Amino acid sequence: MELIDRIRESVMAMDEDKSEALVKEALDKGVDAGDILNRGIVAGLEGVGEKFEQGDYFLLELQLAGELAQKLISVVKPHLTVEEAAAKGTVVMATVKGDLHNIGKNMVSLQLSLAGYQVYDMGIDQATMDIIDRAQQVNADVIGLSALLQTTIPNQEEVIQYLKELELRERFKVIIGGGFTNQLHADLIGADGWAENAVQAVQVINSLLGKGR
Ligand code: B12
Repeated sequence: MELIDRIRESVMAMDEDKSEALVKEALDKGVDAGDILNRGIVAGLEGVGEKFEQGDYFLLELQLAGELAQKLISVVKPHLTVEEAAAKGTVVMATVKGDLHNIGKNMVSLQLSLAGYQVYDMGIDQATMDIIDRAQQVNADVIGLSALLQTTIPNQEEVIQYLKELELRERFKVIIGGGFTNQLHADLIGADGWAENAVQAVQVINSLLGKGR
């Protein structure tokens, strides 16, 4: 079995020692760090999500897999390529109110930093007005909103609604993402962009800000 598939399986099995050893082996062998991240670690997490859905795994497993993934991401992080560039723009990232999922958001923040953006990552469970306040304080170009739950996705729209009410909508580009979101939904709620993953998030923000690449 390919090394990356073994990483994915060891994450699904939540085997901390094995997955860490495999990630290090892959890095030593020159396997692309982005591939290890997306096709190994993240794919493993998705597998855990599927098992949860099927009733084979429970909340404890979600928690353990989440912690393991974050540990593995920190091992891969120094190997990701950094783009040498003057700050391309400022992005405030947050997981919306009521939502505690941060792995995907962290990946987007990381990828944006690597691409030369100044990123203010507010963390999880962020109230709408706190996000807007922070964006104003740091003079952000873009607000990035992550939501993973059907119940919290409406809070992405809430940020857009509040921006409109405060007559700030034109001031910021708003980009959304997270598991069950999609381009159609982004269009419906009036977001400026949506991305399926962290790499695409950089591309979408580049094009929203006219930064090319
Ligand atoms: C790990 C995990 C947890 C961990 C989170 C730990 C952490 N530190 O984040 C914990 C244990 C806390 C957790 C809790 C819960 N979870 Co949970 N969790 C997951 C799991 C397995 C993985 C999530 C993840 O990290 N995925 C990997 C990342 C990389 O993917 P991602 O977040 O989608 O991000 C990528 C893109 O979406 C995009 N992106 C993400 N954010 C953004 C933002 C922007 C601006 C852009 C452009 C792009 C972007 O880029 C990212 C990188 O590629 C998923 C299963 C799944 N398939 O996702 C369930 C899942 C999301 N959880 C689920 C549920 C139900 C829950 C709970 C309600 C369970 C419970 N009964 O309590 C609670 C809710 C807690 C809360 N209030 O938030 C469901 C949601 C179902 C639904 N329809 O709403 C899922 C889908 C599992 C399932 N299949 O049923 N969970």
